[in-house]
Amino acid sequence: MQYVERVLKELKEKNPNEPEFHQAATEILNGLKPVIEKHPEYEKAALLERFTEPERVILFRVPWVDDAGKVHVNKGYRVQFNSAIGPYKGGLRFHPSVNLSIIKFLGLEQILKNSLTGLPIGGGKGGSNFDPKGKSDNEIMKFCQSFMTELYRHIGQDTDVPAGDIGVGGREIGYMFGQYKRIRDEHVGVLTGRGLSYGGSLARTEATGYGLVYITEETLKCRNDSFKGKTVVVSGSGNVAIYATEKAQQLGAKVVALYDSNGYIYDKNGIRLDVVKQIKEVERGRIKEYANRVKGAEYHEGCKGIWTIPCDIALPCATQNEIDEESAKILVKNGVKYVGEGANMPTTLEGIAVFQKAGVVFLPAKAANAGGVATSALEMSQSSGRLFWTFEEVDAKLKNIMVNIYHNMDNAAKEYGCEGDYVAGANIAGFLKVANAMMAHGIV
Ligand code: NDP
Ligand code: 2IT
Repeated sequence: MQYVERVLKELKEKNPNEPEFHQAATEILNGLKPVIEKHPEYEKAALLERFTEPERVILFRVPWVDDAGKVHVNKGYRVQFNSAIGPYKGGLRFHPSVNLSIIKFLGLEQILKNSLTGLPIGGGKGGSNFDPKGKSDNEIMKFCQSFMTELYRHIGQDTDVPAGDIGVGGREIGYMFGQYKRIRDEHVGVLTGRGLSYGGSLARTEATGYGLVYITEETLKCRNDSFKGKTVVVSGSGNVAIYATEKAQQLGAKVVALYDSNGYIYDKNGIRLDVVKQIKEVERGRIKEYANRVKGAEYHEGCKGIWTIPCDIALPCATQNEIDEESAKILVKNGVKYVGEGANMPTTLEGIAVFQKAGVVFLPAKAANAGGVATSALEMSQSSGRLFWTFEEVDAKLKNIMVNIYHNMDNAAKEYGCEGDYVAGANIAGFLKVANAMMAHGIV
């Protein structure tokens, strides 16, 4: 049996009941086949077996007391996946669906994404099955403090630097940082996405969404095309979705739809982002409210229908597996030309196959949403150097990183005989640096 097939089979046997982890590993290892063929020394060093086994998995109890005095217990996770090229780096997700399979898929993806940024950051991910919806600020604070009371002993500015992800934004990072500082008595860059008054970086809030649009813009530019006049569907209405919408609109696109986990809005006149920001960032409300406030806008219950809206460019920015085979087929039938993944693994393996077969230009998550973590690494640089760069400086660096990622994955795909296949190209370009470092470190 070929090396890749054997490793995947063993991975599934050794890690049963982890479908998201299996899915991410399958996408990655299949994309790496051309590299593995060129490097027989990798098999001798069991490189793929080591690459797919986290260096460390931390599971912990997170007890907290709600406003009514009731005691709750959540699960806490931190997967320190790979530190070959730098300290573990990756977000924390607070969502009721969180389990080990989801954190491991995110951690595995993060290794290659972080490598693609060109910056010295390893891969990690963590979170909790805590549901922030409907909780008071006080309950969020109590939870974050309890979470950090265990996590602090495992992280550090040169060891592991968590950040935000679904359900974790500026408010949560603030509470966690406050608790870390109190326990450790160190004001250091141990978390990124911090507020601007305590060590955060300008443009980190915008970075993932902006970065997604920058890499898509470069993709369009290389095909003598642009965002101008394009119809765009963005899914989600959180951090990534909002700033992807903002930048796409700035570049002349018309974004016509967004959703949250209850349903989607369609505004044929183009989404009014000031209204969305007010509902989502200020009021922490539901997207349904948009249709009450903007004339001509429609609200539809359920998420899947969003992919039936005709568009030139689809930017899934909510969560994993939001575009399945059926939705991909509808998008293709309606003429989609470009898909850029703002969320992590938003397209199923079958969905990706539909896009690639139809000639849709498909930008995989680990390349397309790398702007967030890249800017986190810029925040780490500023923290270490006690510096504070302007918005323009950070934004220019971010744009440059996204343009480089596009060309690196494009070149890797060409060099390894799969031109235009950016799934393979991104996996290859990200993997080579990590593999090189792991080989240099010996069997560790
Ligand atoms: P937020 O929590 O800010 O927003 C998440 C959005 O997605 C919300 O609108 C939420 O709706 C929706 N959503 C979440 N889960 C589901 C679900 N199961 N079904 C339908 N909708 C859902 O998170 P982010 O914007 O930060 O993250 C979005 C995606 O981008 C994730 O995949 C994340 O891993 C990825 N990402 C984030 C980065 C960052 O810097 N923040 C960097 C790179 C990737 P609701 O409010 O109803 O739950
Ligand atoms: O998936 C991701 O890249 C993130 N959630 C951001 C991680 C980070 O460390 O900024």
